Amino acid sequence: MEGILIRGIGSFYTAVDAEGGAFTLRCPKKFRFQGMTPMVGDRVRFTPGQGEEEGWVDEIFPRRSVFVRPPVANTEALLITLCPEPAPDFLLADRLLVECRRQGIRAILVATKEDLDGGELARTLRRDYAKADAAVISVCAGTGAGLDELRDAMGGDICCLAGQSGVGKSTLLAALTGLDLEVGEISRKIARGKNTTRRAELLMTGGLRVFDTAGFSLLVLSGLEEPESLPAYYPEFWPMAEGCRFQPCLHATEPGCLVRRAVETGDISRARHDRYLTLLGEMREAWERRYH
Ligand SMILES: Nc1nc2c(ncn2[C@@H]2O[C@H](COP(=O)(O)OP(=O)(O)OP(=O)(O)O)[C@@H](O)[C@H]2O)c(=O)[nH]1
Ligand SMILES: [Mg+2]
Ligand SMILES: [Zn+2]
Repeated sequence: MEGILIRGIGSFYTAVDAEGGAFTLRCPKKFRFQGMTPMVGDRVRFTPGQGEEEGWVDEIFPRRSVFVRPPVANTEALLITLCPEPAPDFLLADRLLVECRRQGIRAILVATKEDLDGGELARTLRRDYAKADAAVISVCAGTGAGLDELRDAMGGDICCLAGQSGVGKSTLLAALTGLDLEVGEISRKIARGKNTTRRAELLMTGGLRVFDTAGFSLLVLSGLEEPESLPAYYPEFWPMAEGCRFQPCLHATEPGCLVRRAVETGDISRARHDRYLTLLGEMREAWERRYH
């Protein structure tokens, strides 16, 4: 049989098949020797158990995307949440966007707590990210504004919420799913006492599929890359980049750079380009230190 792992506690996993049937499974030791520890979100082939017995995971299908912390596989859409208070961390949003491009994950920018600023943050996001190939949706968990639009955008994709602490992720998740997640949180805390590595759960409700990863605010991003790879993760640079005098161009200090000219004329958001330079600087430093 085939299914998707929605939960993992200790050495036990719960798989759900296409009909919605749930199966408790264990994972053979050979997987661990191969460095393949099952993750929540994994698509698996499995043998169901007989009667009260657990079944077994037989095969983990190749992952389309992986986050290390929280440990979840196969995220298809990332909800990057920002809000007016605490002040929006746009650099974190840009980091997460880069990670989405890297792994082929769809990005949705979600402006929460619309009631606090009357939609001002969403307007800023629409202006700065208009050409960055990311949808912008403004929501308020309290009034329910924007939730239908967000549900439509999520579709049936496996979604993951990310954003700084206090931005309203848990509140939004509860509003979206209608689930009493506090109860879930208590049971997870108990489970965590026995096992600290897996604490994500894939919620499937009302046609939505979304990871509940309470307590995290920062994704741990994937590995080191050369700085030259960064511009490719900025879709708004693509139309101009071919015309830059130097090839490849990092759109930093090179003369004859059409991306920087587009910043001057306002075709590319200056704030986005400034943060791009920050990330480029970080990548350069990390790259130069890579053998130390
Ligand atoms: N005014 C207003 N406050 C909100 C809204 N959504 C959430 N909040 C408040 O924001 C605070 C933080 O919300 P949480 O949902 O706990 O935030 P979180 O992103 O899950 O935070 P961490 O779990 O620490 O990462 C709480 O006090 C919420 O009541 C909203 O739409 N409007
Ligand atoms: Mg939370
Ligand atoms: Zn350039």
